[in-house]
Amino acid sequence: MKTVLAALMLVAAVAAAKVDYAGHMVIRTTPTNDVQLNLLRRMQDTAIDFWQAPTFVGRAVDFRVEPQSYSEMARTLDAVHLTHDILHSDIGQMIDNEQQQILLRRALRAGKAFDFENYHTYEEIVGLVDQWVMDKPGLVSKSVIGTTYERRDIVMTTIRSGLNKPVFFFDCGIHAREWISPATCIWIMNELIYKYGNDAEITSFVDAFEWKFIPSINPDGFAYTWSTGRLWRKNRNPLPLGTPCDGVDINRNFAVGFGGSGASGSTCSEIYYGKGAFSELESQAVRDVLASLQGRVKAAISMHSFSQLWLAPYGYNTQYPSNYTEMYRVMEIGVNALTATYGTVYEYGTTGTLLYFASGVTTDYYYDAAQIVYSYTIEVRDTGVYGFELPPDQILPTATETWNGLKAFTAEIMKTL
Ligand code: 0X9
Ligand code: ZN
Repeated sequence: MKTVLAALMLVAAVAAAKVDYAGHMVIRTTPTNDVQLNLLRRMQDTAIDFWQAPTFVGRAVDFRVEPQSYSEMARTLDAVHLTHDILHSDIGQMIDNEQQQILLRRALRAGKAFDFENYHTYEEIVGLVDQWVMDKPGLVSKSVIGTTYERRDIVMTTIRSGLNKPVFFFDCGIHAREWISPATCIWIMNELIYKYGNDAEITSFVDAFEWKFIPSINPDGFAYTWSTGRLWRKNRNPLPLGTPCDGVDINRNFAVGFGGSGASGSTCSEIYYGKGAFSELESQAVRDVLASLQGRVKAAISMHSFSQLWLAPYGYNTQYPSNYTEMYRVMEIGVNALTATYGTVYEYGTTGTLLYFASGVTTDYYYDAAQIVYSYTIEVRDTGVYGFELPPDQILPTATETWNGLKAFTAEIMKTL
């Protein structure tokens, strides 16, 4: 009896334990022919975690490998004459370093004002929104646009100085592990809130647009990256009993090119599209907000990391949108202002021609279904040195340069109002 109890307790403890990334590697391989490329593409239907998904022959592909799978993976790649390099040899160590920096900064700043140069939990972010609303009730408001599987509120923040203005919309944190995305969004919100009335340019922005931000559209996934698995990407939909894996990639669940290239029907895939378009509570929340705004949204940004890319639709094919000349013009102004800040180099273009296919994504939906011409995905720092574990001391420079790009972009769009 005792042993049964002990065994049960052990099972419970293991189930609640953190995912251990010790010895996990990220390996890089560059396909040089279609056979190799197709092998890598097929691997996207498995649980393998791609950090740079396969695109074209000649473009590098990065993915994470557990130490116990490494030799078999090396043999699989060898079989199609794919050579590889080890880009990171111990992701667990990188995550430990990140945690240490976060805790150190927290200790140093304990009791002081909200530290924008550190990472925060979902509760802390929502607490910050509540604080803004209390401090600037005429300017800032909070709405709950949905509830997640784990019963968290999906919160949206609105910053506005008048009614019925065109809307500038942001979705942040759709991929749980991309911590720099919510961090960048809350920093930008804080700039808008506290520079309104003091800074002429910001004042003109807030007077011209109603700014709406969803600081984390994937709160369950985000909470899970804090509590259990730092590299979780999808939401936490438990999926029906008997399904081998959990979670849906919310950024594959929108009704635009749904289920097409660059998405997977396998539940274990990191790009699992879900059982139907808008099957997920989080994507439903975004859909319903856009519907309620009835065509008022002028610009929309989906904030991601990492790769340093400013991307226009489409993601589900290699077509250029009919407004692409204008979309490209304004995107280029944004990228130039971003790069002028600290020299950070960005690539820009359409997702399907520059990056890879991704179907059912927010920004294609914004463009196609909600008719938002100025609709873009921004993949902020870095290019893979730290990847998802971008150190806290890069939050401020990342947010600053991204905002400089967006400010130049906003000023340009204002001329078209
Ligand atoms: O694959 C994705 O969902 C995005 N990249 S990430 O590494 N952050 O996962 C890119 C989506 C880009 N496509 C468009 N929204 N157009
Ligand atoms: Zn992402």
